Amino acid sequence: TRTDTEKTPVTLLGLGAMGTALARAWLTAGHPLTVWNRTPSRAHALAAEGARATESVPAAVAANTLVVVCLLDDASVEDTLAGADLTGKDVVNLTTCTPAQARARAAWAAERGARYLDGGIMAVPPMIGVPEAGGYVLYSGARDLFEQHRDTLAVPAGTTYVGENPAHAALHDVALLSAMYGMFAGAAHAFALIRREDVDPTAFAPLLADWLTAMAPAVHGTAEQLRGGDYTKGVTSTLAMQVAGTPTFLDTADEQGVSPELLAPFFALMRRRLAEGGGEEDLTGVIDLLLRRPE
Ligand code: FVH
Repeated sequence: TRTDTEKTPVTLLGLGAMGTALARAWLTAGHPLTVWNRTPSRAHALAAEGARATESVPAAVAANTLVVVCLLDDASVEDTLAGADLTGKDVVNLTTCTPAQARARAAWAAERGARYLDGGIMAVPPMIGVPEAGGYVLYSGARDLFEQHRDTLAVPAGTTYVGENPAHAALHDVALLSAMYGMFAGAAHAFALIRREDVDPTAFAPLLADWLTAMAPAVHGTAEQLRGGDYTKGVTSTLAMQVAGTPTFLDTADEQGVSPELLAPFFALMRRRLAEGGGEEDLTGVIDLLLRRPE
């Protein structure tokens, strides 16, 4: 039997860039760690750092109750765990997947006698084990299971629990990353605009970063409007005004020889909402246009 001061032993399946970073964090914190990887050399490298390398998934799973999985995708999770006995195991799946895949994987684990938490990693490998880097992992699934393992899960990165629904970690993960890609798309367009002129990108970048940072809190207003249902509440820049300004953006792109293909779809949605009568709103009404009607 373990004493309270002993660290929870962890089994980790998957030693890619992220899995290796997770492994090092648990080893550094003194957790007994059993590892498996499809390509064994990666496990052998970690054995030199104190991990117990296993040659088979069933052996790795059998070693500990807490089994963390960090593989490429949901299909590789299926491949990897197919032959393992999960009875009585606590499976924490940190593999990026869709919400539907997470929901199905939770049911799949339950059918095999395992408890299941899904996780979405909001960090890149160099942020793992570095608390000041601000990385964290979103978790969803049974709260008591999360609470039971919270201290161990908090070793590699911060933990943010988003509810009992096992799909919600993946949902939050993909939603946040989708917003990130929208930001990157806007930044790509902005850099393209300055590219043909004598503007130093390294002088432009701080302006861009500060502007995006200043605009980011606008999402709180959007959230309040969505919750309250009044999309005109607190509006400072009406949709009508913003649509009137869109030719300036498209003409500038044209003048600079830049394709409008990143901006144009969003402007088209703004015009549609204006045509529907949303001129006194700001951009929140566009969200409703994105929601497909149930079939
Ligand atoms: N790295 C990152 O920046 C992101 C940050 C946010 C979260 N993601 C997700 O984390 C999962 C793992 O990502 P990773 O960075 O470790 O990925 P790779 O370095 O490519 O390693 C992939 C591991 O998966 C193993 N693997 C692939 N296919 C299979 C399979 N069919 N059966 C068993 N294992 C498989 C692979 O094994 P090997 O190639 O070494 O033999 C690696 O261990 C991922 O969901 C990201 O979206 C990372």
